[in-house]
Amino acid sequence: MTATPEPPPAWRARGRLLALDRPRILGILNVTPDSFSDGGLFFPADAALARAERLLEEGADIIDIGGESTRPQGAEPVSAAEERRRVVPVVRELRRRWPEAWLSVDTVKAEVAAAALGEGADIINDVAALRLDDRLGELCARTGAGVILMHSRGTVSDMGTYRHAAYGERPVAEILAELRARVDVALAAGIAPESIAVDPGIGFAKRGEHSLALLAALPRLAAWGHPVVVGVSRKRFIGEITGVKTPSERVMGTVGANVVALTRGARLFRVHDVRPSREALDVAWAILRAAPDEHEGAR
Ligand code: HH2
Repeated sequence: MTATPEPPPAWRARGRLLALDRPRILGILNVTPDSFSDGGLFFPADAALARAERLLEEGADIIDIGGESTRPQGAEPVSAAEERRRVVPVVRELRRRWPEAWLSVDTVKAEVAAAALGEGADIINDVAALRLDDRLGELCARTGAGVILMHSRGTVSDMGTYRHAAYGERPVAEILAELRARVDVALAAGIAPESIAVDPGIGFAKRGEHSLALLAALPRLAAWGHPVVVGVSRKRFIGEITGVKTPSERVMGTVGANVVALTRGARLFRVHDVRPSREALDVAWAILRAAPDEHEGAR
């Protein structure tokens, strides 16, 4: 097994530090009527709160709240006003119920991010890595928000499709160069380096082969010195390998991919089904730490 680079000890968001001395899980809380794998099950707000409680009980470290889907079939874009209507009351109520919880908001829009940060959200999870709203970088810099910069191409409606999945000879190098450019944009906007996490964007403008190659290449991404986030949960490449057609039944494949991503330097894992990945990652982590010489990145 190749040694992976040492990740940073912590991720800074709004003045607080999330220690990365163990795998961290982002539990997905979709407040959309059209999310691909749990299609509107956790909408509206009271159901969203019950779901958040379960995510925390099962061991989520961060709740990732999303009000706009990027589903693979091509998603319906929603207005900033509608996205705010879905997300903001949930952030407010979660913050009230769990003052210490880490709250992330999955949005590409500065207007939504500003409202969510105003209610106490800690992290902005931008699947467009500041490509789609040029006010978002400055907002995150000013508020000290943690930021996830995820690689994607295209718009919210088509980034989950294969429309932009054409690459040359070296897809991984191309994707990493595009993501690196977004990190530079974030730094130029004034976001602190220790607040930036990076995500290869599994399945976003990527066919299965691209997603696999990127997961294999995670040590290269980890070498940048930012925490690495992966979102493999229930995704198409898992269905292609296992033959499991129903996204909600892709739990085992999700767990397998997360464990390998951990060994290759990822420290944050965005999942729908928290308990299986929590248990698997904790066990994998304990083993990796028992053999520190072979797993530099696991210390
Ligand atoms: N994947 C989805 C949404 N947000 N954020 C990050 N950082 N990384 C990801 O891989 C990622 C993400 C997929 O979105 P969607 O199709 O809406 O489904 P769901 O939110 O149920 O995962």
